[in-house]
Amino acid sequence: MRIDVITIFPEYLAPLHVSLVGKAVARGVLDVHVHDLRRWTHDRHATVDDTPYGGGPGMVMKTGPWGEALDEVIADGYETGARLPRLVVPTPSGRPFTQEHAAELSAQPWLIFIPARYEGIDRRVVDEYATRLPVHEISIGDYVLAGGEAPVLVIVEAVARLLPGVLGNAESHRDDSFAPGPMASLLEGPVYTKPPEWRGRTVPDVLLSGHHGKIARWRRDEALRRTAAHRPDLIERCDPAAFDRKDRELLAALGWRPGPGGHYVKNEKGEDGAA
Ligand code: 6GU
Repeated sequence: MRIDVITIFPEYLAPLHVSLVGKAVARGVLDVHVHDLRRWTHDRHATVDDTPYGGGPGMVMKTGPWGEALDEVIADGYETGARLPRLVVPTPSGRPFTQEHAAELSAQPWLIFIPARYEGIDRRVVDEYATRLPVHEISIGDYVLAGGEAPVLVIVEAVARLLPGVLGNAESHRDDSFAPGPMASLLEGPVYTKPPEWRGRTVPDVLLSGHHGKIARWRRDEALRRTAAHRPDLIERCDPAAFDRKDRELLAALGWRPGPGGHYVKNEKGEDGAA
């Protein structure tokens, strides 16, 4: 997969050469190109922003440098044999980034990221390229960052670990929180490793029992408890048919019951099922 990032802070993307993503680059699974947007300015001050039409606070990134940068990067990619790129625009007003989104992007041959600073990029840039390329406007959560560079790091890491040969063990994504499949939309429970006792704290006996059926059940219970506590919205969204009898018993003990539409809802009274 080829990845281009056009930014006024190329040094912010240095982590793309570290750890899992860095190894994917080193192994040639990922071909990363980081570009300084100011290369495509022509004035002495290398200006990339200007005051907003209609007034308001802050500055808006100008069309000119983005247009020249994108034209050149797209032409270069095509010359080197890459196929139709997707344009990824990190913005707090984008669609919320999900694991599904990461999987969709990981199937693409080429992604071009255009992280903005200031109040964002003149809208005409995205409108123009949207006539030629699929565009993904993506938000990484309900909070505001100073720029899109950190979101690029987040999105690239989520995508890169799904590429074939990047994680050592293909099984590693099977139990991911948010992985598609029967465990869909449950958070992962706690994990333990050696030593068996640390500061008087022991590992749950069941994990040392060697009883695979009991271990799987314990993990499922922990996943349900954690999801109910941290992400009740995920429990509400679960297809109730995905819950087995043990799941239903645990959910009932945690104060959940099937609602009018069949999906689980938390009991009004009592946090622990004592309605
Ligand atoms: Cl993608 N960009 C910025 N600036 N802030 C954000 C974001 C993106 N996602 C959440 N907050």
